[in-house]
Amino acid sequence: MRHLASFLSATCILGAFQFAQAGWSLISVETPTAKSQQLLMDSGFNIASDRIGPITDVILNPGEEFRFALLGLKSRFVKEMPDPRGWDQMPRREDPDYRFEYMTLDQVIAQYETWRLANPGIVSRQQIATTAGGRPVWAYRLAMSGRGTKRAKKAMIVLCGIHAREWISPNVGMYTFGTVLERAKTRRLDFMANAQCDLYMIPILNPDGYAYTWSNNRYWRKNRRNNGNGTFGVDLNRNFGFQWGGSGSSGQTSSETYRGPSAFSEPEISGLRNWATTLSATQSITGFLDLHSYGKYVLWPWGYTNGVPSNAATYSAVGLGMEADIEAVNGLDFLAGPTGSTLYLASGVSSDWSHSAFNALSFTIELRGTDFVLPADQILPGALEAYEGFERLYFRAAGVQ
Ligand code: 0X9
Ligand code: ZN
Repeated sequence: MRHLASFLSATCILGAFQFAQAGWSLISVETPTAKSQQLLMDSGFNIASDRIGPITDVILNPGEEFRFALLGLKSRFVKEMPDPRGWDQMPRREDPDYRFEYMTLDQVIAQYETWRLANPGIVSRQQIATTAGGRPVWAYRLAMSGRGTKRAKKAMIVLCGIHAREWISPNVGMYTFGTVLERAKTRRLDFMANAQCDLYMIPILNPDGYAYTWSNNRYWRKNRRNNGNGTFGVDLNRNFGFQWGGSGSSGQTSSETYRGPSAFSEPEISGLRNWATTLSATQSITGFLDLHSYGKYVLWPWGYTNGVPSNAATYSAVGLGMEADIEAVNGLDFLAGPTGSTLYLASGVSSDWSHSAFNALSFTIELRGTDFVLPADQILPGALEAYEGFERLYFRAAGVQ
């Protein structure tokens, strides 16, 4: 009976649907209440908005209208979306430039390998995890103490590509790595070269998800864990073991913010933890930056609550400095503040963990953009902006500023 009722109401809703689409479409959904927002989050549809609000944009795959209608949420059709499959089939240049083009997983790693092979002793790498799909996750070290094995006292970690579809993040990571490498080598910035703070770059933390966005679904966010019930993926930025399972994460496997079956359940995240913990025995991890898109935010802990850590004044000073430096590049307006009260509550996130585990000054930047699919001509201006935010944090982490 219940099934029949929901079928009938779904049919009515379907009848009221403004569109009969064959392809992929963007729809605007009315989600005025916390309950409707949770329902949408847990439904597993691709959420296109940078945050869930009274109106939330969703991308429907072909044939998903009926399943969407069953949710009983009011919606309106906005526009047709390009087919999100087969990006890896499109013709690409042999020798891509990360300032102007998005790059496949192999191309990203090839870029770092070029740097490593050309700069022995300065650039080195370690494998920090193997994914469920069998792919390696790498961390590239840029040694600030020059050639040789001597380690700087301090370390800063930059994390890219934790969310698969946020393609600008790995490109900004490459721009950052390339710029610091150049400056360190030429000693154009003496205090950077002498800063005694090594840079550890994770080019793509979620290679399974990233590869999937190129081949199968441009809008995929999570990793590709087989949840065993027909759903796939854990939101890696809800899987960290600090305040795991709290507000702003979901226990529903279909959810875009599914936190996984347990804290650190995912090889990408436990690998990162193990590697960083070992690192912290020899170098003090003083800075941490997680690069996401999109929304133009500079965020600091906490994510799991509206509260702030005890060194909130330092966070404000550094965060507002980062915001100002970023805004000075192109005049875009960024918003800086603690994650929970500025963006939304999110538990089990990277920067809450790195703050609590290492006492590192831990930030998340939500890069420029109005969609996860951002034209490639936005890469360079976005990278120039983000670099200034990175540099402010780096100098602070290095103790030079
Ligand atoms: O929800 C997230 O994970 C991030 N936003 S996104 O649209 N890129 O998915 C924001 C999380 C804030 N992150 C931390 N405080 N670490
Ligand atoms: Zn993200």
